[in-house]
Amino acid sequence: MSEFVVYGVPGSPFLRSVEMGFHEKGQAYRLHAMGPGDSRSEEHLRRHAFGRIPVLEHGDFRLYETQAILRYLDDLFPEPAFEPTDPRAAARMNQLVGVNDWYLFPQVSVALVFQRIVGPALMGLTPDEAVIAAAMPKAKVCIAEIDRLLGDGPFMAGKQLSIADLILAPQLAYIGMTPEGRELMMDTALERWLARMNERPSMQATLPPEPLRRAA
Ligand SMILES: N[C@@H](CCC(=O)N[C@@H](CS)C(=O)NCC(=O)O)C(=O)O
Repeated sequence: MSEFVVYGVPGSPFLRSVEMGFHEKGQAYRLHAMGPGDSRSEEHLRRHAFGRIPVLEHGDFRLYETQAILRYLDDLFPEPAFEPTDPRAAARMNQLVGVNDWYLFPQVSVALVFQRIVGPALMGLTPDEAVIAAAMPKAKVCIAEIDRLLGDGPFMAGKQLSIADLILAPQLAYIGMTPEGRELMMDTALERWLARMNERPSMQATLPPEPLRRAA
């Protein structure tokens, strides 16, 4: 089988989801590490029309969108399965991926994680408290709703690790590193789920670069 090449900027939560997928499947891949500005280069725009990361190359097949990459991996290597066969569990997984892609990442992470972690660590910026304050109402809804949907299950979609866990763990790990995120998750099932996810070898093998970890 052709080599898997993953393009991305180290520290990106979506890149981490894909890398975790490879670790969980026990499959080798090569990371083509890009710099923060490289996603808008002509070279990268030929890989990803929207100038985002991650991108997967597998032989002559190129794919972007994190959940599509994880589903491709799951179809190639069925064990351990990333997608539940039970219709309700599968629907819950799909719902949570949507919650991340539409609400948590664009409306919460982009404000909170950028202002508290990425901006200060990589660009020497001072957090803009007004941007953080404006994101807090949506942060409260997102955290409460993801916690409610998790329920008392060990994983987001029930008994087995799924694409929902792989996508949400890197996002919530960053959010949980901010004082606001820590407070919102305190004493919730979500906090306990995140602690379990953080212990997994796939999370340990894909920790963000040191400056980002230190910024929290
Ligand atoms: N829907 C995309 C979102 C990917 C995304 O927004 N990635 C961020 C990094 S976490 C990005 O590329 N930001 C623009 C940049 O880094 O220049 C996916 O699931 O892959």
